[in-house]
Amino acid sequence: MHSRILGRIRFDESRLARDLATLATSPFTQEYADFVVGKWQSLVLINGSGQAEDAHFRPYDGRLQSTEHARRLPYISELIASQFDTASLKWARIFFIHDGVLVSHRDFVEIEKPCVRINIALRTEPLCLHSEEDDVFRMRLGEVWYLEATRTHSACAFASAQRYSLCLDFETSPKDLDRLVRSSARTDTVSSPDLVSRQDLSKDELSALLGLGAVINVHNFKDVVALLARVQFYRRVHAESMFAWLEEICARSRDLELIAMAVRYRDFCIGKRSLYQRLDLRD
Ligand code: YCP
Ligand code: CO
Repeated sequence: MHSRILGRIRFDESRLARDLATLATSPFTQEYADFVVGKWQSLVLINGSGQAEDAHFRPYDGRLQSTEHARRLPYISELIASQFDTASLKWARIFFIHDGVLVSHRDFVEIEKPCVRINIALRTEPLCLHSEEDDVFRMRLGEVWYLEATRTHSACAFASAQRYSLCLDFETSPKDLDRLVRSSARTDTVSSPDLVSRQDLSKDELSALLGLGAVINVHNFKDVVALLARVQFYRRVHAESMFAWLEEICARSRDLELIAMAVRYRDFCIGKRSLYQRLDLRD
């Protein structure tokens, strides 16, 4: 796994609780809905324009601007300024996941140079999971994670579990990573990641999944995606396996439209896509 823990922030619980209460009533955007089944939403605190609706991640020249949401979240804004070197900070967003999956994908494929992404859980539960390629892990509260988002990854919150996390994107190179985090948020001994062990996917389970070729259609395509996208969180498979299964399921359906949809969806998530590109999966 290339993502790693850089440090740990010890939160002021009552100040954090006040900001979390504000988040509970904040107007999160539906940007990136094409990657989502269930609920995954974002809220922009810092971008290039200061406009909260300007929620599509991309590089920009010039100094960062805070949105109205940053001003309504004093503790989180203070953490950003005090725990990180913000000279190269370009985007700060809150991600919220609840009873949903952010389907396996790679980030920064739309832009020339990947950013350095840091993610910190502000509120989480044991059933909030994250994956990178072959691994599944939990980000514990306050852990400062470097996320290697150029590699295929996914996030999931089972059942009623909820996670709020702070996502920071810096326009710099990963070799400057340690300098981005102030010493107050660094720990001498970095704890090992809370990895989630899973059983292998059995032959019977795989053939049952592929048997969905007999029932898949344009109306339940997204339901099948939802099912396949969660498998990695309880069976030891790679984050990209779901796309091979989806293609095989669609091939078995012999429906040319579905076969094309499966290829398009894989390319969109883990291949190439352009800025602002959308790909609507029918509900
Ligand atoms: C981003 N990419 O990097 C998003 C997050 C999935 C797609 C969600 O801003
Ligand atoms: Co991502």
